Amino acid sequence: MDRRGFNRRVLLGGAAAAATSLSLAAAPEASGAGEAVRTAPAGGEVKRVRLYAERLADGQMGYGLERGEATIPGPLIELNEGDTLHIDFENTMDVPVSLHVHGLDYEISSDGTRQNGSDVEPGGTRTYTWRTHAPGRRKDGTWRAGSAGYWHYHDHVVGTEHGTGGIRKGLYGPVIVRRKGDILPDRTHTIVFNDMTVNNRPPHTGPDFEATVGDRVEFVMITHGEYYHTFHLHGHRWADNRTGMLTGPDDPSQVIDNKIVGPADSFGFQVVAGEGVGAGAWMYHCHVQSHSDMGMVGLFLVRKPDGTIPGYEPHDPHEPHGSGTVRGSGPATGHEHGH
Ligand SMILES: [Cu+2]
Repeated sequence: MDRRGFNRRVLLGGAAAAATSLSLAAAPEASGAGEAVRTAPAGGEVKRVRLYAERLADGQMGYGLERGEATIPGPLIELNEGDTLHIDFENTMDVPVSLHVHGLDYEISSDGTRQNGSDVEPGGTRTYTWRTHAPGRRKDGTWRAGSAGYWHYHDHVVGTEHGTGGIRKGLYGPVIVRRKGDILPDRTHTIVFNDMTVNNRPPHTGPDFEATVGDRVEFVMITHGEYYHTFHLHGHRWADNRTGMLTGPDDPSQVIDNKIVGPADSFGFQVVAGEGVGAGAWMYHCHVQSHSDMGMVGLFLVRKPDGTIPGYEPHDPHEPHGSGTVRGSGPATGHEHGH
């Protein structure tokens, strides 16, 4: 089945078999007429979703929104500041597993660690609750940060009490919390540098991501494992701040195209595909030279409106990645916002 172009965005309650991402954000607000960008609404909703931990056919492990649909990385979970998410988490594997999130608000019973009994035995189910909040001033006058950001979740018990084995096998995924007014992308892709792999794939096999010139494409970049890396994207740049975007001419954020990342780091950004540079097979890769040589590389395939990519000849007739036929592959085509 060719899932390219398949709309993988799943609104809560709209179960789709091939779901690899989940938007829990409310419908975007129109921010103006014509070509205006769409922006995130205020949060405050209470959502519920079911999530499965599964062993994949190739021996790896993944999270999925449906039985038999686990992916590496796991599904994108997208919230707006103020939202609460209840996750009914089922362990279909033969070892204890858990769900531990970074950046969001959770009580100790939703920590996902063995130390407080918040892991899940084989065949068991547990509800984890994640909350988020908008920024604001504390009673003592200091400023409290909001939850908005590019975060991630992962197992914390498989293999060791740090989930080292679970993470290594693929039990991780992205979380985006948006602030009211944040610009929404056309689609989102997740890139995880995990040990010497990208998204637990074999070396030199991507994943590759597709877009058409002018598309607003969001990347979530997460790192796991044993090594430090540098994430580099050709032909495109972003701001080194919460959203990856400058807020105006006086925003002092540094604009970069390369960022050093270490285990459990996460960040994200949006680019306008091919802006100022045009279509092409734009590489992304770890810029530690031996790492890129060993295959930590993929392509951002930006097409012309007529669908062609100048100078690009796929090495593999099954490329670009995104056909959904490779076990353990991530949501290479991301998801579409809107309708
Ligand atoms: Cu590297």
